[in-house]
Amino acid sequence: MEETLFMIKPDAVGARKVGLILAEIEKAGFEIVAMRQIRMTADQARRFYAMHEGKPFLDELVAFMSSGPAVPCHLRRQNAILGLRELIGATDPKEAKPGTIRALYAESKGKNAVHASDSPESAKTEIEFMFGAVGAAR
Ligand code: 3AN
Repeated sequence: MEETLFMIKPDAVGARKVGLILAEIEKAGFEIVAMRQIRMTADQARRFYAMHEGKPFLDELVAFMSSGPAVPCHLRRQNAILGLRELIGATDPKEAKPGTIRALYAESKGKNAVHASDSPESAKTEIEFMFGAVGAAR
């Protein structure tokens, strides 16, 4: 079994797509190990996206991710990391395969509805970031 961090971003929470998106996650066989609704400060969002330090879109990304509530989920499944990346689709919804979560629910490359860890290292760091300190039930 493998674990990963999934997050429904403020655009999709604001559009009331949390239930529909979680239905896709559960249909694809992921177990929800832990889940919460948060609102990140700009500082927290900048720390979450530390790997993008220096990228031209970072300020926009930080502003967006701290603009409203988000729903991080700790997920578990066989091949969870690559499997979830496939299920969410490409970063830019215009390039995302039909049926993927971003093709269905994302507006743009910036406001792209969901996040998923891209490696075992980022999964570990991101699960700890979202659930480590508080000690959610899992
Ligand atoms: P992914 O989320 O598919 O792993 P990354 O890691 O390249 O994509 O980018 C992280 C986040 O940064 C994306 N989810 C998106 O919200 C934002 N982002 C990436 N590229 C751009 C861009 N060119 N303009 C605005 N936001 C971007």
